[in-house]
Amino acid sequence: MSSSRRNFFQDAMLFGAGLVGLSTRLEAETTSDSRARRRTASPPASGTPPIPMIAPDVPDLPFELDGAIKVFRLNAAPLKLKIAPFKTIDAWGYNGSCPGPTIQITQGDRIRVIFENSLPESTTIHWHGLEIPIDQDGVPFISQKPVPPGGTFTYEFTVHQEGTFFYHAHSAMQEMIGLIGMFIAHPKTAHLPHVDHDYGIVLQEWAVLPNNSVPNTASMEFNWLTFNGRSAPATTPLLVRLGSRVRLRFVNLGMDHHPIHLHGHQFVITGTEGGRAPESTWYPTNTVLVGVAQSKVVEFEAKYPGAWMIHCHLPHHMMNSMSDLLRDRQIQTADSTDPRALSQMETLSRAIGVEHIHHSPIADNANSVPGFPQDAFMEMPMDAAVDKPENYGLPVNWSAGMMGMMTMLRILPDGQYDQIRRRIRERKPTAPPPDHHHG
Ligand SMILES: [Cu+2]
Repeated sequence: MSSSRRNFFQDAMLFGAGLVGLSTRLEAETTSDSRARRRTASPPASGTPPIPMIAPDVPDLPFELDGAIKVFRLNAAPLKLKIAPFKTIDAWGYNGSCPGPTIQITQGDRIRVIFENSLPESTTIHWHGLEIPIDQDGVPFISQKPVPPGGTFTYEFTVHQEGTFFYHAHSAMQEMIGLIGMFIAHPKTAHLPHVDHDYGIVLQEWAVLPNNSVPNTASMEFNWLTFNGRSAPATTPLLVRLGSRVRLRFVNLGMDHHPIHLHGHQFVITGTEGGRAPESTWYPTNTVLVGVAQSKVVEFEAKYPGAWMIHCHLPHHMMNSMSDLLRDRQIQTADSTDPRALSQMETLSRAIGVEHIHHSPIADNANSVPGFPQDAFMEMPMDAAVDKPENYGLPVNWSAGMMGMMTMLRILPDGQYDQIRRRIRERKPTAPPPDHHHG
């Protein structure tokens, strides 16, 4: 890779890697990591507390204790969400995150959520799947008055269930602009068999026309599909140790169903939005349909080393839509008269043999011509524009042009696993780029 190409990308992008909550996440990963390490020596005894779930690119919501009550604070507000290199949308979220930060508690906890509304309109929070008193249900006009702009509301209830739940605004269009987050109620002692890694992914759909940033929340024609608020290759790979047991939790609060497929392994469905499923119901499969308003939990042994794709199998959803995205998928046209951009495109074209890239150059006034572009760079992959330690060692063009609901499950032998964890702790990006990597 030429250094000019690298510089171009470094100039052109830079991901909000979800630095908020990073320390929480790292701490959680370290815990999970030590469990995974211990497992190879001797498996944890039954009665062990569960490991925390990790949702890549989404922070955990911290809490304070008021006596025995866990007190959380949520603030709904508009935000900018960078869902892919060169594509930032105007979403709404909680505490600066979309999806909202994950609430993780233990079955039996009493919690208080102090909610503040910084939206320009009223809203409420519904606790999806939780068996709580009607006055905590968060349905405007039925269980409470809508919380006006600038208003606050305090929710407080005891959670007697365990499982993968979620919270969301109780208005369809507010949900579709991002007001949703995961709510994980862990059992007091871990389910058996023990898992070494526990990952969560929120599935979302967005209808954002080219050159626009505001999702059309009334649309059913989605052109951007995200895992935890990112489209591939901006999604963060899930790292697991070879030989470990893995739990993945998928939450869908959108308008389409998503058949999520894992490559190279069979899994069993161990839970739904209603909690843990009895082991007698487990059967081997490798695609799980995560319907609207559902969560699905799957578990498997990470038997085979490699970078295995996890993706929605609807072609439109794994790719993001194709023709709609002409302008969004290419290198910014504003930069196309930049000699660096042009040489970069040519380099890529040679490196990975992508046919459409050579349709550059474009006219100086291209951006002022209505309808431009119609034939440019459609297959431009963006993998090299994403630089994070979790991607270290992945081959060039690892996303294979999939730019929607796709991420990687990286099953790594101990040495490689520890090396990448070290890079994450030191926050080293992928550089040197994979194609120049001799390690
Ligand atoms: Cu899908």
